[in-house]
Amino acid sequence: MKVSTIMADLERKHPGESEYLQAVQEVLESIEEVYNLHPEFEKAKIVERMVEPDRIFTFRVTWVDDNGEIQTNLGYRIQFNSAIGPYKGGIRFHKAVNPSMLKFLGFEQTFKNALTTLPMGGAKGGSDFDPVGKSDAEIMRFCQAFMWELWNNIGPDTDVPAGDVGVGGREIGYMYGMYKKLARQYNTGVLTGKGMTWGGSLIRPEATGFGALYFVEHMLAKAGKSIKGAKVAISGFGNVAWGAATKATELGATVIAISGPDGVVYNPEGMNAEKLAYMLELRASNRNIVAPFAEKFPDATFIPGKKAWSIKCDIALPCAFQNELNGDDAAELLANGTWCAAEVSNMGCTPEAIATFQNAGILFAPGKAVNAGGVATSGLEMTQNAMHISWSAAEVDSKLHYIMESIHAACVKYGAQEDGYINYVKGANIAGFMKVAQAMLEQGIV
Ligand code: 2IT
Repeated sequence: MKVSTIMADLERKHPGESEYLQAVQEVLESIEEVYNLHPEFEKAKIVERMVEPDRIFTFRVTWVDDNGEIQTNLGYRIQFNSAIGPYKGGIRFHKAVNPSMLKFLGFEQTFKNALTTLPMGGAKGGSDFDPVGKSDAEIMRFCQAFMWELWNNIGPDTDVPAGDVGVGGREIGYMYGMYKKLARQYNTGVLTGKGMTWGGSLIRPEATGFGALYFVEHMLAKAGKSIKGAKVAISGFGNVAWGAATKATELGATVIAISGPDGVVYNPEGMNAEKLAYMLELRASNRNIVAPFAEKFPDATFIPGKKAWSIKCDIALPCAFQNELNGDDAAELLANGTWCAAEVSNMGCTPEAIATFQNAGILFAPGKAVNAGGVATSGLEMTQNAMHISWSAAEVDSKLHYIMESIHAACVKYGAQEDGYINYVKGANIAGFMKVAQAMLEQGIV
């Protein structure tokens, strides 16, 4: 396998799909060496098959807004890879959603899910519907219209969607309500991230952020460092940022920044229970701005138009969107003394940013390892649904701990270099790839 040949072919077939091509390139570069040691992979054309989704559903979603106007959006579900289990992955509602974005996410999801230790294939879905400023009734009508098209292609043992950017517990509730009406199926395992009264798992709302911090703890311990007393900059203020801020604070770090599309909140005194609770309120307001945080808490300052990476910190945690931390941001962080960066968002760093961190020799770990606790806990939700029981928060949290420890160990196994530096990008990509490739090989040419 030659990365340049495969990439040239993909660029020809999928021109302009920049996020998708970026995600594939990163994985192929990581695995090239190992892959070429396995002629059986080459013979079975594993890479050529793995980089294309199994299938893509594209559909029109028409709904009526509060003014009685008819609106039309595009909806998608990308079933990427089913080698190790039923399709699994979130649904993203964001105005910039397009096939490239969802293909990159579905591709990443395949390897991430393989890392979780649980039997889940990879998928992603979503719509270019923009939730910002929409009323609750509009959100409900959109979710219902979206499910009207999707219901026949998902199921507890075929494809299990969940939340992502713009889709949280409320949206999952509205989608499930419509699903059961259309499908006449009452198995709540068809979606994860559900409410606690109808099959949701304790700790699922916290899991992405908590899992990320468990991973960071292992990474730091391995490097002889501790998070206690560290200054942590977080981008975003949604569910993932909230979970990360909560756990970082609990572990003794000071969360000195959160941010939004409008700018960054400098928060030198860190978080407390009231501030963390307010993050949830901010998100629920659907306005997509972070500035009100600084109006409510006078010890914090809002700096318009700036990113979280402009604040001096020890640890940088992108928790918002892909490519939100670029090469210039990475250079600014390094100049300010940052010694650890971990992607909590999917592909939060550009390739230039990753190279900058790695060349400087600081700790860096990729999203598909760091944020895998979210989908892992979705897997645990599926297990509870299938067993018709629910576990205590402590039980789920201890399983999440174990999973994040396993993911960290897998990254070290495949990513440790001779000079002692651990290339977590390479480690995560190879570990995920080997599992999916082996499964594909054993299942023949399909
Ligand atoms: O990117 C992700 O891993 C998610 N949005 C969570 C997916 C899931 O199925 O819980």
